[in-house]
Amino acid sequence: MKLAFSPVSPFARKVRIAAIELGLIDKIEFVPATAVPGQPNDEYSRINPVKRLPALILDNGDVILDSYVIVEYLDELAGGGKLIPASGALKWRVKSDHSLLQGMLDSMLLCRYEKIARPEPLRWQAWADDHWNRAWSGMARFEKQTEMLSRPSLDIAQIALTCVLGYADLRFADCGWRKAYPKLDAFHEKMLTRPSVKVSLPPSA
Ligand SMILES: N[C@@H](CCC(=O)N[C@@H](CS)C(=O)NCC(=O)O)C(=O)O
Repeated sequence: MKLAFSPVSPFARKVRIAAIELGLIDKIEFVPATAVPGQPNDEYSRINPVKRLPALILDNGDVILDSYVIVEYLDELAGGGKLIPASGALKWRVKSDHSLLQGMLDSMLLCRYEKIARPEPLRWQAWADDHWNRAWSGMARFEKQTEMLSRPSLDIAQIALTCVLGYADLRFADCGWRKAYPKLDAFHEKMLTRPSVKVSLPPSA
């Protein structure tokens, strides 16, 4: 199978970490692709009409879309219930945490696009500030929610939080999240001891 990805995409990083943790990394060929708002990409549109990365292309040509669904697919290939608990209260906690983190990443991406893709006279600062505040408030939520930070077995929400913090370092290097959120800093340091997390650090901006 092939993963259409960008090396700086936090969503693609989530899939890469999951694939390593699930022992499936050697089964995936990583194919670089680009998706930038405002720029057409007819070739990639044929794979994903909404032009979002990553996409997993199976050997039979089927396309699995959205980083969460890709991780869910890989998790099932690896036997199921590994990074996404199969049932019970923990399943819903992990999925819900992941949804929040996904929203935070979406907001961070929108802030980034506002800066790099929208022509300067059309920029809307209050809108960008609102999106940044959503991501920042999400971090505050996880700083308080220590149960999530110390769950004993690795899950998709912990991987997604690692990708949020890595993306903050990459694109919002001066935001000061380590100082504001010391528990997240400790969590991130602990995650960095995993080879999957270290090897997938984004190339610097
Ligand atoms: N919900 C999607 C979000 C993916 C996403 O937004 N990816 C970004 C790259 S990091 C993208 O493709 N952006 C291009 C665009 O929005 O035009 C997922 O989890 O895979």
